[in-house]
Amino acid sequence: MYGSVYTDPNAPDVVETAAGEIITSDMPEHPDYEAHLVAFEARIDAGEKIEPDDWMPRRYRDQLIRLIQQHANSELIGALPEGTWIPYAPSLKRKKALTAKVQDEVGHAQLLYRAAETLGKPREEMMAELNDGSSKWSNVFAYPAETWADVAVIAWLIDGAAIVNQTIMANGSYGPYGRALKRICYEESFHMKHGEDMIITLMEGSEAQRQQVQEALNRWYWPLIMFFGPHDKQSVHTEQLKKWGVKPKTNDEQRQEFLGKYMPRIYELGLTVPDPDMHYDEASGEWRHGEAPWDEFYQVIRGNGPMSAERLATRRLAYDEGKWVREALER
Ligand code: BYC
Repeated sequence: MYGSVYTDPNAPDVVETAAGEIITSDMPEHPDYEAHLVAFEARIDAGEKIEPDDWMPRRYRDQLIRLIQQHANSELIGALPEGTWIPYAPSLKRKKALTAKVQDEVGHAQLLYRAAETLGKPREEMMAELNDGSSKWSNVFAYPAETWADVAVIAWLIDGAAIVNQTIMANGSYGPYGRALKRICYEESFHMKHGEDMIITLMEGSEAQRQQVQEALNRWYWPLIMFFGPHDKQSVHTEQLKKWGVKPKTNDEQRQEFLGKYMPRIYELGLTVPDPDMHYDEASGEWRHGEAPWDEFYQVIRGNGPMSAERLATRRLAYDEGKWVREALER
């Protein structure tokens, strides 16, 4: 039995022997583990994609489940701040575009939960962990969307930040995640353009509308800076994820790419950011930002953000109200 688990690269990770003993193909003490790991890492270094049936170390599988599950949760919870504005959209055109965007975000969650399922974690378990608050979702969705301008800033800059992150992660080593992200990026690009169009319209409007955009940007700026995760020195997972090709660029590299793309656009539109230290560093060709409120970030990701409880309550309500549909499908 041991032989089949450790010598067959397609063997499942966890196998129960006839004697009821649980063994995994990721037991570092097993003599074949090292050989499997070397072959696995050589495939990654050669730029090959890892597919669901391929042998992979247990930690690779666990990291991907953590990452993809959090990403899927973020798409589902992320639909809520904008979704609550659908009834108040200022025109039919905006209402149709926002409704389509919210539907897209929920669709992204479906694609991502599916990608996580290929690693062996059942969707019901992921839903239960989202509903009981034990799994994470992106910090940005724990803040309120106070005005219509917040909806515009979310679509322009949060989707813009997500495109930067996802275009990078789409080149990662796990095939199903990369393919899901490529498809998601097409839709996010459309959302970002829709957001930019809303921002330009508001900025060409009245003084009150311009002020509304500036106030919304002031609210979202620091959460956006923290969207890319802690600085590389504080990041827990980056080193391992980079080594295994899951995360081709670090948190700080991703943040820099975002600032390089969006800071010029923010200033061109006549907007500012609430960060006295923000400046362009000629020598490095990079935008330098001030220190973000990281204490707030850690509070938020532990579930203590201003809207964390309300978002979860809405999510649970939607889950409970959809119970009859799930039951009908099972019949
Ligand atoms: N928020 O070691 P680190 C969208 C956690 S939705 C919350 O650097 P990693 C949209 C991190 O999980 C798209 N938690 O982690 C939807 C870890 O905690 P655990 C959202 C965060 O994984 C609707 C700890 O901090 N995008 O665009 O190497 C409408 C240490 O961090 C955050 C994604 O989900 C955060 N921002 O790198 C509109 C991107 N950052 O797990 C728009 C996918 C860090 O040890 N995720 N943490 O308990 C990633 O790319 C990576 O997970 C991160 C973090 C870059 C975010």
